[in-house]
Amino acid sequence: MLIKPRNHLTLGENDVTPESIYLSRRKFLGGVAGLGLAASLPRAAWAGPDYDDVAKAKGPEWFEAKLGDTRWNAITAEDKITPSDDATHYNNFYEFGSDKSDPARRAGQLKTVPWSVTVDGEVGKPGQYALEDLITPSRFEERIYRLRCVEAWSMVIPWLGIPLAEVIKRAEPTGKAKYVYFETLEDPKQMPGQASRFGLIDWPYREGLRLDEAMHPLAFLAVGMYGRVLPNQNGAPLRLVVPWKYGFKSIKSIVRISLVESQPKTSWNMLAPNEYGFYANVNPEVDHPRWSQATERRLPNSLFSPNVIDTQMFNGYAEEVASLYQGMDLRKHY
Ligand SMILES: Nc1nc2c(c(=O)[nH]1)N[C@H]1C(S)=C(S)[C@@H](COP(=O)(O)O)O[C@H]1N2
Ligand SMILES: [Mo]
Repeated sequence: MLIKPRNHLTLGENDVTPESIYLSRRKFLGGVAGLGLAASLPRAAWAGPDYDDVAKAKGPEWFEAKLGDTRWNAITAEDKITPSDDATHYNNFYEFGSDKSDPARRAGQLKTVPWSVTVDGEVGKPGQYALEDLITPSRFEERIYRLRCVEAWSMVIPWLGIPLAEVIKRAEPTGKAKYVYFETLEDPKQMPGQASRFGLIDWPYREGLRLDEAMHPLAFLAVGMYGRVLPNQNGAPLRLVVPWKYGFKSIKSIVRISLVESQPKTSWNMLAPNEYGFYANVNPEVDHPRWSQATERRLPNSLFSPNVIDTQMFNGYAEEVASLYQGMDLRKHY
Protein backbone atom coordinates (compact mmCIF):
# COMPACT_ATOMS: atom_id res chain seq x y z
CA MET A 1 0.00 0.00 0.00
CA LEU A 2 1.33 3.37 -0.93
CA ILE A 3 0.83 5.90 1.80
CA LYS A 4 -0.07 9.39 0.74
CA PRO A 5 1.33 12.17 2.89
CA ARG A 6 -1.35 13.72 5.04
CA ASN A 7 -1.50 17.44 5.38
CA HIS A 8 -0.52 18.06 8.97
CA LEU A 9 2.36 15.63 8.68
CA THR A 10 3.87 16.87 5.48
CA LEU A 11 6.74 19.28 5.44
CA GLY A 12 6.46 22.40 3.34
CA GLU A 13 9.23 23.72 1.18
CA ASN A 14 10.50 26.06 3.86
CA ASP A 15 10.73 23.44 6.54
CA VAL A 16 13.44 21.26 5.12
CA THR A 17 16.47 22.70 6.85
CA PRO A 18 18.23 19.89 8.74
CA GLU A 19 16.37 17.17 7.01
CA SER A 20 17.57 18.35 3.65
CA ILE A 21 21.04 17.29 4.69
CA TYR A 22 20.46 13.78 3.52
CA LEU A 23 19.31 14.97 0.16
CA SER A 24 23.01 15.11 -0.55
CA ARG A 25 22.74 11.42 -1.18
CA ARG A 26 22.44 11.07 -4.90
CA LYS A 27 19.84 8.38 -4.67
CA PHE A 28 17.37 10.81 -3.22
CA LEU A 29 17.94 13.54 -5.74
CA GLY A 30 15.69 12.14 -8.42
CA GLY A 31 12.71 11.94 -6.12
CA VAL A 32 13.22 15.36 -4.68
CA ALA A 33 13.78 17.04 -8.00
CA GLY A 34 10.59 15.42 -9.15
CA LEU A 35 8.73 17.12 -6.34
CA GLY A 36 10.10 20.47 -7.36
CA LEU A 37 11.80 20.93 -4.00
CA ALA A 38 15.41 20.73 -5.07
CA ALA A 39 15.66 24.31 -6.22
CA SER A 40 14.38 25.67 -2.92
CA LEU A 41 16.82 23.85 -0.68
CA PRO A 42 19.41 25.94 1.12
CA ARG A 43 22.76 25.51 -0.57
CA ALA A 44 24.83 24.78 2.50
CA ALA A 45 22.66 21.84 3.36
CA TRP A 46 23.78 19.94 0.31
CA ALA A 47 27.21 19.48 1.76
CA GLY A 48 25.91 18.25 5.12
CA PRO A 49 27.95 15.30 6.34
CA ASP A 50 25.28 13.78 8.53
CA TYR A 51 23.70 11.18 6.31
CA ASP A 52 26.89 9.99 4.76
CA ASP A 53 28.63 9.53 8.08
CA VAL A 54 26.04 7.58 9.97
CA ALA A 55 27.11 4.11 8.96
CA LYS A 56 30.22 4.20 6.92
CA ALA A 57 29.96 0.53 6.11
CA LYS A 58 27.85 -0.13 3.07
CA GLY A 59 24.85 -2.33 3.38
CA PRO A 60 24.71 -5.80 1.86
CA GLU A 61 24.10 -5.79 -1.89
CA TRP A 62 20.38 -6.47 -1.60
CA PHE A 63 20.08 -3.47 0.69
CA GLU A 64 21.91 -1.12 -1.63
CA ALA A 65 19.77 -2.30 -4.53
CA LYS A 66 16.58 -1.35 -2.73
CA LEU A 67 17.49 2.14 -1.63
CA GLY A 68 14.53 4.13 -2.82
CA ASP A 69 13.34 7.68 -2.88
CA THR A 70 9.87 7.37 -1.41
CA ARG A 71 9.96 9.79 1.49
CA TRP A 72 7.20 10.28 3.96
CA ASN A 73 7.63 12.88 6.64
CA ALA A 74 5.40 11.99 9.55
CA ILE A 75 6.60 15.00 11.49
CA THR A 76 5.66 18.65 11.62
CA ALA A 77 7.59 21.79 10.82
CA GLU A 78 8.71 22.20 14.45
CA ASP A 79 10.52 18.89 14.40
CA LYS A 80 14.13 18.83 13.32
CA ILE A 81 15.84 15.62 12.42
CA THR A 82 18.12 14.52 15.24
CA PRO A 83 21.79 14.50 14.20
CA SER A 84 22.77 10.93 13.37
CA ASP A 85 25.56 11.07 15.92
CA ASP A 86 23.03 11.43 18.74
CA ALA A 87 20.72 8.78 17.33
CA THR A 88 23.59 6.29 17.13
CA HIS A 89 25.34 7.06 20.44
CA TYR A 90 22.46 7.47 22.88
CA ASN A 91 20.68 4.14 22.79
CA ASN A 92 18.65 1.68 24.77
CA PHE A 93 19.64 -1.85 23.84
CA TYR A 94 19.97 -3.82 27.06
CA GLU A 95 21.45 -6.82 25.28
CA PHE A 96 24.63 -4.72 25.16
CA GLY A 97 24.38 -3.11 28.58
CA SER A 98 22.16 -0.63 30.36
CA ASP A 99 24.22 2.51 29.77
CA LYS A 100 23.16 4.78 26.92
CA SER A 101 26.70 4.55 25.55
CA ASP A 102 27.03 0.75 25.85
CA PRO A 103 25.30 -0.23 22.59
CA ALA A 104 27.51 1.98 20.41
CA ARG A 105 30.63 0.60 22.14
CA ARG A 106 29.63 -3.05 22.27
CA ALA A 107 27.19 -3.88 19.46
CA GLY A 108 29.76 -3.78 16.68
CA GLN A 109 30.54 -7.48 17.06
CA LEU A 110 26.96 -8.61 16.39
CA LYS A 111 26.92 -10.64 13.20
CA THR A 112 23.94 -9.46 11.15
CA VAL A 113 24.74 -11.16 7.83
CA PRO A 114 23.36 -13.72 7.17
CA TRP A 115 20.19 -13.21 9.21
CA SER A 116 17.00 -15.19 9.23
CA VAL A 117 13.60 -14.57 10.75
CA THR A 118 11.13 -17.26 11.80
CA VAL A 119 7.53 -16.50 10.91
CA ASP A 120 5.13 -18.87 12.64
CA GLY A 121 1.98 -19.34 14.69
CA GLU A 122 -1.43 -18.62 13.19
CA VAL A 123 -0.25 -18.17 9.61
CA GLY A 124 -0.82 -19.95 6.33
CA LYS A 125 2.81 -19.56 5.32
CA PRO A 126 5.09 -20.32 8.26
CA GLY A 127 8.79 -20.60 7.64
CA GLN A 128 12.28 -19.43 8.31
CA TYR A 129 13.05 -16.62 5.91
CA ALA A 130 16.36 -15.09 4.96
CA LEU A 131 16.09 -11.39 5.75
CA GLU A 132 16.38 -10.39 2.10
CA ASP A 133 13.44 -12.69 1.26
CA LEU A 134 11.30 -11.37 4.10
CA ILE A 135 11.86 -7.74 3.05
CA THR A 136 10.83 -7.83 -0.58
CA PRO A 137 9.61 -4.58 -2.01
CA SER A 138 11.46 -3.25 -5.03
CA ARG A 139 12.24 -0.06 -3.10
CA PHE A 140 12.38 0.91 0.56
CA GLU A 141 10.26 3.72 1.88
CA GLU A 142 11.76 6.42 4.02
CA ARG A 143 9.74 7.41 7.08
CA ILE A 144 10.69 10.34 9.26
CA TYR A 145 9.15 9.68 12.68
CA ARG A 146 9.36 11.01 16.21
CA LEU A 147 10.64 8.39 18.69
CA ARG A 148 9.51 8.99 22.29
CA CYS A 149 11.14 6.88 25.00
CA VAL A 150 9.15 6.12 28.15
CA GLU A 151 12.08 7.76 30.02
CA ALA A 152 10.87 11.12 28.65
CA TRP A 153 13.46 11.87 25.97
CA SER A 154 12.82 11.87 22.25
CA MET A 155 14.44 12.07 18.83
CA VAL A 156 13.39 12.47 15.21
CA ILE A 157 14.78 9.72 13.00
CA PRO A 158 14.55 8.99 9.27
CA TRP A 159 14.05 5.25 8.85
CA LEU A 160 14.30 3.06 5.76
CA GLY A 161 12.22 -0.06 5.42
CA ILE A 162 8.78 -1.40 4.66
CA PRO A 163 5.37 -1.33 6.34
CA LEU A 164 4.98 -4.15 8.85
CA ALA A 165 1.59 -4.91 7.27
CA GLU A 166 3.30 -6.13 4.09
CA VAL A 167 5.19 -8.85 5.92
CA ILE A 168 2.14 -9.88 7.93
CA LYS A 169 -0.11 -10.05 4.87
CA ARG A 170 2.37 -12.24 3.02
CA ALA A 171 2.40 -14.66 5.96
CA GLU A 172 -1.40 -15.06 5.53
CA PRO A 173 -2.73 -14.79 9.10
CA THR A 174 -5.49 -17.28 9.93
CA GLY A 175 -8.82 -16.21 11.43
CA LYS A 176 -7.43 -17.04 14.87
CA ALA A 177 -4.59 -14.50 14.71
CA LYS A 178 -5.30 -11.59 17.07
CA TYR A 179 -1.82 -10.40 18.11
CA VAL A 180 1.68 -10.25 16.69
CA TYR A 181 4.57 -11.33 18.89
CA PHE A 182 8.23 -10.45 18.26
CA GLU A 183 11.50 -11.73 19.67
CA THR A 184 15.05 -10.38 19.56
CA LEU A 185 18.05 -12.65 19.03
CA GLU A 186 19.22 -14.50 22.14
CA ASP A 187 22.95 -15.16 22.04
CA PRO A 188 24.95 -14.26 25.17
CA LYS A 189 28.20 -14.81 23.24
CA GLN A 190 27.38 -11.90 20.97
CA MET A 191 25.24 -9.94 23.38
CA PRO A 192 27.20 -9.40 26.59
CA GLY A 193 24.22 -7.88 28.40
CA GLN A 194 22.53 -11.27 28.21
CA ALA A 195 25.48 -12.89 29.94
CA SER A 196 25.41 -10.51 32.87
CA ARG A 197 24.24 -12.08 36.12
CA PHE A 198 22.76 -8.76 37.15
CA GLY A 199 20.47 -8.42 34.19
CA LEU A 200 16.81 -7.64 34.80
CA ILE A 201 15.32 -8.88 31.60
CA ASP A 202 14.26 -12.47 31.07
CA TRP A 203 15.81 -12.99 27.61
CA PRO A 204 15.01 -12.92 24.78
CA TYR A 205 13.58 -9.40 24.64
CA ARG A 206 9.92 -9.74 23.64
CA GLU A 207 7.32 -7.38 22.31
CA GLY A 208 3.85 -7.52 20.83
CA LEU A 209 1.07 -5.60 19.14
CA ARG A 210 -2.61 -6.16 18.60
CA LEU A 211 -3.11 -7.29 15.00
CA ASP A 212 -4.95 -4.10 14.00
CA GLU A 213 -2.10 -2.01 15.45
CA ALA A 214 0.43 -4.09 13.54
CA MET A 215 -1.53 -3.64 10.31
CA HIS A 216 -1.71 0.14 10.73
CA PRO A 217 0.13 1.91 7.90
CA LEU A 218 2.39 3.78 10.37
CA ALA A 219 3.77 0.54 11.88
CA PHE A 220 7.10 0.02 10.18
CA LEU A 221 9.91 -2.52 9.88
CA ALA A 222 13.21 -0.69 9.51
CA VAL A 223 16.40 -2.02 7.95
CA GLY A 224 18.09 1.36 7.66
CA MET A 225 18.26 4.90 8.99
CA TYR A 226 19.70 8.17 7.66
CA GLY A 227 19.87 6.63 4.21
CA ARG A 228 22.13 3.77 5.29
CA VAL A 229 21.95 0.27 6.66
CA LEU A 230 20.99 0.24 10.37
CA PRO A 231 23.92 0.51 12.74
CA ASN A 232 23.96 -2.49 15.09
CA GLN A 233 23.24 -0.33 18.13
CA ASN A 234 19.97 0.77 16.54
CA GLY A 235 18.73 -2.78 16.04
CA ALA A 236 20.34 -4.17 12.89
CA PRO A 237 19.46 -5.82 10.72
CA LEU A 238 15.70 -5.56 11.33
CA ARG A 239 13.76 -3.62 13.96
CA LEU A 240 10.25 -2.50 14.57
CA VAL A 241 9.26 1.18 14.65
CA VAL A 242 5.87 2.05 16.16
CA PRO A 243 5.98 5.83 16.39
CA TRP A 244 2.85 6.41 18.48
CA LYS A 245 4.06 4.10 21.28
CA TYR A 246 6.86 4.41 23.82
CA GLY A 247 10.20 3.37 22.38
CA PHE A 248 10.41 0.06 24.23
CA LYS A 249 7.72 -1.35 21.92
CA SER A 250 10.09 -0.84 18.95
CA ILE A 251 11.98 -4.10 19.37
CA LYS A 252 15.42 -4.47 17.81
CA SER A 253 17.30 -7.24 15.97
CA ILE A 254 14.19 -9.33 15.39
CA VAL A 255 14.50 -13.09 14.78
CA ARG A 256 10.88 -14.20 15.28
CA ILE A 257 7.48 -12.86 14.25
CA SER A 258 4.58 -14.99 15.48
CA LEU A 259 0.88 -14.49 14.90
CA VAL A 260 -0.91 -15.56 18.08
CA GLU A 261 -4.39 -15.86 19.55
CA SER A 262 -3.91 -14.20 22.92
CA GLN A 263 -2.04 -11.16 24.19
CA PRO A 264 1.65 -12.10 24.34
CA LYS A 265 3.97 -11.51 27.27
CA THR A 266 6.28 -8.55 26.67
CA SER A 267 9.60 -7.77 28.34
CA TRP A 268 9.05 -4.49 30.17
CA ASN A 269 5.51 -5.43 31.11
CA MET A 270 6.79 -8.69 32.65
CA LEU A 271 9.46 -6.78 34.54
CA ALA A 272 7.26 -4.04 36.04
CA PRO A 273 3.60 -4.40 35.03
CA ASN A 274 2.53 -1.40 37.10
CA GLU A 275 4.99 0.84 35.24
CA TYR A 276 4.97 -0.46 31.66
CA GLY A 277 1.73 -1.55 30.04
CA PHE A 278 1.17 -3.75 27.04
CA TYR A 279 -0.23 -0.84 25.01
CA ALA A 280 2.36 1.79 25.98
CA ASN A 281 0.77 4.46 23.83
CA VAL A 282 2.45 7.82 24.29
CA ASN A 283 0.09 9.76 26.54
CA PRO A 284 0.97 13.04 28.27
CA GLU A 285 -2.03 12.65 30.58
CA VAL A 286 -1.03 9.32 32.09
CA ASP A 287 2.14 9.67 34.12
CA HIS A 288 4.64 6.96 34.80
CA PRO A 289 4.39 6.09 38.53
CA ARG A 290 7.81 7.66 39.09
CA TRP A 291 7.80 10.64 36.69
CA SER A 292 5.60 12.87 34.56
CA GLN A 293 4.97 12.08 30.91
CA ALA A 294 3.65 15.58 30.13
CA THR A 295 6.93 16.79 28.66
CA GLU A 296 10.02 15.33 27.04
CA ARG A 297 13.64 16.22 26.43
CA ARG A 298 14.21 16.45 22.69
CA LEU A 299 17.74 15.46 21.66
CA PRO A 300 20.17 16.99 21.10
CA ASN A 301 20.06 19.00 24.28
CA SER A 302 22.43 20.23 26.96
CA LEU A 303 22.44 21.69 30.43
CA PHE A 304 22.29 25.15 28.91
CA SER A 305 19.72 24.26 26.33
CA PRO A 306 17.50 21.61 27.93
CA ASN A 307 15.13 21.57 24.95
CA VAL A 308 12.11 20.39 26.92
CA ILE A 309 8.93 20.27 24.85
CA ASP A 310 5.34 19.18 25.47
CA THR A 311 4.59 15.55 24.80
CA GLN A 312 1.76 15.05 22.34
CA MET A 313 -1.06 12.52 22.57
CA PHE A 314 -0.02 9.38 20.68
CA ASN A 315 3.28 11.19 20.08
CA GLY A 316 1.56 13.49 17.59
CA TYR A 317 -0.05 10.67 15.59
CA ALA A 318 -3.53 10.88 17.15
CA GLU A 319 -5.20 11.79 13.88
CA GLU A 320 -3.93 8.54 12.41
CA VAL A 321 -4.23 6.09 15.31
CA ALA A 322 -6.73 7.30 17.92
CA SER A 323 -9.52 5.29 16.32
CA LEU A 324 -7.67 2.07 17.19
CA TYR A 325 -8.44 2.76 20.85
CA GLN A 326 -11.98 4.04 20.65
CA GLY A 327 -13.94 3.15 23.76
CA MET A 328 -10.84 2.03 25.68
CA ASP A 329 -9.92 3.54 29.03
CA LEU A 330 -6.35 4.65 28.33
CA ARG A 331 -5.63 5.04 32.06
CA LYS A 332 -6.38 1.40 32.55
CA HIS A 333 -4.80 0.22 29.31
CA TYR A 334 -1.59 2.24 29.65
N1 LIG B 1 15.86 -5.93 21.81
C1 LIG B 1 15.71 -4.70 22.34
N2 LIG B 1 14.95 -3.80 21.69
C2 LIG B 1 14.78 -2.55 22.20
C3 LIG B 1 15.37 -2.20 23.46
C4 LIG B 1 16.19 -3.18 24.10
O1 LIG B 1 16.77 -2.96 25.19
N3 LIG B 1 16.34 -4.41 23.51
N4 LIG B 1 15.17 -0.95 23.99
C5 LIG B 1 13.95 -0.25 23.54
C6 LIG B 1 13.88 1.13 24.00
S1 LIG B 1 13.55 1.35 25.67
C7 LIG B 1 13.96 2.20 23.15
S2 LIG B 1 13.72 3.78 23.69
C8 LIG B 1 14.35 2.00 21.73
C9 LIG B 1 15.56 2.85 21.43
O2 LIG B 1 15.88 2.78 20.05
P1 LIG B 1 17.17 3.56 19.52
O3 LIG B 1 18.33 3.17 20.39
O4 LIG B 1 17.34 3.13 18.11
O5 LIG B 1 16.86 5.03 19.65
O6 LIG B 1 14.64 0.64 21.42
C10 LIG B 1 13.77 -0.30 22.03
N5 LIG B 1 14.04 -1.64 21.51
MO1 LIG C 1 12.82 3.49 25.84
